Amino acid sequence: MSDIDEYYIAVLRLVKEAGSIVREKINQPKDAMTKSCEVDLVTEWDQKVEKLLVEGISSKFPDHKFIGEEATSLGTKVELTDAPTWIIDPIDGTMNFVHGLPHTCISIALLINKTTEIGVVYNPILEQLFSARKGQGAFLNGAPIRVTGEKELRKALVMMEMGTSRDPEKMKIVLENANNLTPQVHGIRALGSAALNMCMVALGGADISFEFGIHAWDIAAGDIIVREAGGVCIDPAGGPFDVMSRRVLCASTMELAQELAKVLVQYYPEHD
Ligand code: LIP
Repeated sequence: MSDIDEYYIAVLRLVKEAGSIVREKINQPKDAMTKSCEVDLVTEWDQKVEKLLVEGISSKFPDHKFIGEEATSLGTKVELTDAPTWIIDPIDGTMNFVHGLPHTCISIALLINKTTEIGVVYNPILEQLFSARKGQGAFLNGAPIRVTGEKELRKALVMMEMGTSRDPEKMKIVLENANNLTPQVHGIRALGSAALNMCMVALGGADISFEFGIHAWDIAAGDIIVREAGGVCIDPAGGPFDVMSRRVLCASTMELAQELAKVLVQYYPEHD
């Protein structure tokens, strides 16, 4: 068994365990605290799930590093080195989790030498386990998944988000993009989780997804899942994808990705 096999088996077990917490708590009353603004939420369960994942991985692989959403919001510095690093969003779609909307997931990726080796996105409410390993394809609950292959924006179903920032400049750009795109595409959808939006592209349920202002933990796992499903992941202005840039555009084909990149109004948040 290779090291990566071992990491993969360990993370799948932990993600399932974490998922049972999310499943048990989603319909129970919970206190939501705010982070960067009044719609950027966190619950004690986000923190507990992150702790479970970090402690579970550390106990088996003590030299591994972490970039976790909740540790970062408590002041831990984000640092991506060549060391094996797990990028973790314990609950992506916290707003949905708080409201009981069943589109919420655990998103976790392992990067070694800054290359993504493993990505897992698990929605325990709808029992959807998306997974990918470098060079080995992408899967939903163990069955292979594939992007649609759509090349034309006018025929595309687009995933995008309003986001959790109340910054007026950011909101203006989000609404401008929604406004400009609506008459040019088949439709626009938002699940409320960047990771699940990206998995919809990998699954072939949507053709393209983009967002500005998300963080590495929202997109690291989705990136490898989309690429292993035959899609592409780029910067929304058309250049190479940078997991720390807080910008993402993934699509079923490069033609489609570049067509959208040309028409998007761009937003450049501060890097992770
Ligand atoms: C959320 C994303 C969502 C995005 C928000 C936020 P959280 O993650 O997945 O798609 O629009 O800005 O980042 O905070 O629920 O982990």
